[in-house]
Amino acid sequence: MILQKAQPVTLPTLYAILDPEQIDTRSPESVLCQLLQGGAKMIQLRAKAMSSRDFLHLAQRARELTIPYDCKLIVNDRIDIALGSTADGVHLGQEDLPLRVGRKLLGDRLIGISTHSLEQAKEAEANGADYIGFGPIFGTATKNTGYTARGLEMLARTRAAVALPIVAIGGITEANIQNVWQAGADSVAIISDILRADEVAAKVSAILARR
Ligand code: 3NM
Repeated sequence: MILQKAQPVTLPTLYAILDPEQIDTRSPESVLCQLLQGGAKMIQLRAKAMSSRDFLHLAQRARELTIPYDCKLIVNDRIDIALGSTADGVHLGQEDLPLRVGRKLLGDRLIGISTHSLEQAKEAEANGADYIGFGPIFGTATKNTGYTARGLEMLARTRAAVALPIVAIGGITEANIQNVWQAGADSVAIISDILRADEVAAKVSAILARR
């Protein structure tokens, strides 16, 4: 059975991703606090190299910290850690556990699916995803996605083909973000442009002010 929500989810315009591999000597917790202070209302934790135990502790702490800010918490890849930290949901890639299995385990919590083509976007929609990630929009050094830059035109075509909220990702910065929203993204996911900023909270507020 495909669980479709009666009301589609509404995503905040910025979807910040906290990846401990992309921060220098600062602690993930301190960066998380800066994201929250800057006004981030949706944060994904992405920790490919962390042990399960450390990832769980980070996610549990993130849950405590995000609640007073009314900020949604999403865990990348790991349904077990999303459950163990009572996160709002999980984000799954094309190689992760399939959406149907995620839905069985997570009930009506949020499930986002990474997509890189119109076909994948339609498939995620048909299978009951709550939102799709779509990318890489521009070139990015943060992740080798195996895909060339999809570009704003392909984003606009995907926008026209699916009703689900779209989170655009890949190479997005404060300088180009307005073009991405204009091309039809409901929300924009950013890793390096935010995490590399000297003042993370100020960067988040500057990005939000562009909308
Ligand atoms: N997924 P940055 S691109 C994690 O296209 C991720 O699915 C992508 O990092 C996709 O904001 C990407 O530093 C990296 O470019 C995004």
